[in-house]
Amino acid sequence: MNEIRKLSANEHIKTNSNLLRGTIAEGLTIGHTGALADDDTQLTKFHGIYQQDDRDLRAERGKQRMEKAFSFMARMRVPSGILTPAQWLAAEKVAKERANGTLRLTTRQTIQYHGIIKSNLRPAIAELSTALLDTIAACGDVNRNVVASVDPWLPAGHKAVTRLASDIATHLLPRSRAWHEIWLGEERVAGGEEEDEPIYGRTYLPRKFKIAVALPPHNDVDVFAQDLSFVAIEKGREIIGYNVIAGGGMGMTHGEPDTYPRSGSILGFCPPEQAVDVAEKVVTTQRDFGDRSDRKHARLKYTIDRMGLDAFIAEVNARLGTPLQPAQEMVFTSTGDRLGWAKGEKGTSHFSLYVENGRVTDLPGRPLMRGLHAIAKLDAGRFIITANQNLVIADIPASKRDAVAALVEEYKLDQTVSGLRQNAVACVALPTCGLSLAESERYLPHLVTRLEAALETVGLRDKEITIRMTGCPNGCARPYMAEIGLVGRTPGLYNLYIGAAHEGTRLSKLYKRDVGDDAIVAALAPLFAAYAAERRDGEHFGDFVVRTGVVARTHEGLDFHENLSPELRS
Ligand code: SRM
Ligand code: SF4
Repeated sequence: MNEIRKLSANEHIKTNSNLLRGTIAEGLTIGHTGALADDDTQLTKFHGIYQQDDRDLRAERGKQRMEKAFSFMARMRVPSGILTPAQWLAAEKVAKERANGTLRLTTRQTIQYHGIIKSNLRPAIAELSTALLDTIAACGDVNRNVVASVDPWLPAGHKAVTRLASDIATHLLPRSRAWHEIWLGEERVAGGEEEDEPIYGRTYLPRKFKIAVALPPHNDVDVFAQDLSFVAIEKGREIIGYNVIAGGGMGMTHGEPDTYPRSGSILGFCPPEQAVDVAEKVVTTQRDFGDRSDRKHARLKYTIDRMGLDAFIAEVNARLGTPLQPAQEMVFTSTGDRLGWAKGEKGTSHFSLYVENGRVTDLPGRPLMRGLHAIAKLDAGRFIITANQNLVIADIPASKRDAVAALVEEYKLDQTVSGLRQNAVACVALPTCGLSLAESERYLPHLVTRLEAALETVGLRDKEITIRMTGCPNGCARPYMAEIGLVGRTPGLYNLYIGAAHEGTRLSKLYKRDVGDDAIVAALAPLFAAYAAERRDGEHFGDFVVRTGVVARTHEGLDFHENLSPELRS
């Protein structure tokens, strides 16, 4: 088990928290500050809530010796990203009445609110709860929102993967009633049964934990970027089991080479009925072997590299009644969403719409929020958030298709975008994210416009190329899994990564360091031209830059070996 080293501060906070209660409830009643006690701000994460401050206002408020403009981000837990229209309406109401008026669809198929002031937190959560929505374990050192491929046009497969995602999510929920007590005022039963966390234990996991379930050939949930993934293996039209992948993760720290993005390793295969148990055993292995001293090395990817993959698999197998079987062949073709209308079963239809960086708001010329409100009011189908921050209105019955189509047209929801923009994802970054070093959500659309011009010149406007940007190296938009990745270094400057596989099976490599707007365009435009002229049939941009040696040459020449996982160092 863990060697004896000094535990990280968060371990003490968890230990002393009385199963995630701390003094949050008391802090919520204190009116003279918009903030909570420091330790409590670590515990609220387990309840899906982050204390933040508006970074656009920080300097000015500092000059005026005012408290920072504190507010809270709240993240829902939405397994597989599926909401009913009534839940969508409830979520939207909370955004308008309790937060900054927008909904932010995330890269883990859920919704974030920004700008909730302290006094609005409890009402916001209570209102979500009446719509059977919650924020439990959306953040913190526990299993986070479980994501699943969004393929409603393949109903049997989609049903199976979302059921597994939901079963895993339920099985790995913390058992503590702290969330219900703090946010909904649930009374504690005096002398009642003593609370326990049978899977996590009283100190939960060493770090966050993320699980995905995928339906090949669609890798929209980026299985190689997750702590643990289940990949459905079909024979005929039946799912006979799941390949199990573990140890993916994106986060790293600039200048600290022993932190790195890592692509998941294949552990084996399990039948459907074993999958929830496999999830539990991988989680408990990480619980017992993960690093509780240094949070920068606490994710499962480092545990696996430290133990060695074979030893890790042996440990998981020892905990399972029946060991994992050899993995089966799996093929992925894309990570992106297929936009527009698609036919479903029994006369139903699906409509997938592009949501720029997941921000649902009324834009000039595209009143997205009002349009979605009108569709939800029709009570047609289900709203499914994708891991690319888009939205699918799924299972629209034939009787309501024309009405939905009319609203899609009226509110201009069927936006045609270039292949690059369709595959663009940006993390939130400024002004709310306390860790961002550079812009992301507010900047990527402008950069894409410039890159579209370069692509158009060489006839590649519709070519699907994945591009992802983050305001810091934590990797919330999974940039190291994109054919073009941009990672913030400092305001206006990014590290440019290229060469990941279009279908999300290979990490990218660092191509240029510290490039700004003009330099990014100058670096990519000639590559687009070469790609247009020299690509092979069906070859993706990421594969092209690797085959033609663009990445490898630069790599050797400039010795960019920092932040490389051991597999890429060799
Ligand atoms: Fe993330 C921290 C936003 C998906 C890796 N992430 C944060 C915080 C909470 C900042 C903080 O700790 O103070 C960001 C809040 C910003 C804001 O103002 O809203 C934040 N992460 C997001 C979201 C909203 C990005 C988005 O634009 O969609 C995504 C919410 C997902 C969800 O609904 O649960 C989001 N974050 C991810 C992903 C992608 C994924 O999970 O598929 C990753 C990379 C995968 C991974 O975990 O390795 C990711 N976020 C991180 C990390 C780095 C973790 C690490 O191992 O080093 C941090 C920082 C940390 O944990 O210390 C972080
Ligand atoms: Fe914030 Fe960095 Fe995540 Fe972007 S990648 S949301 S800047 S933590």
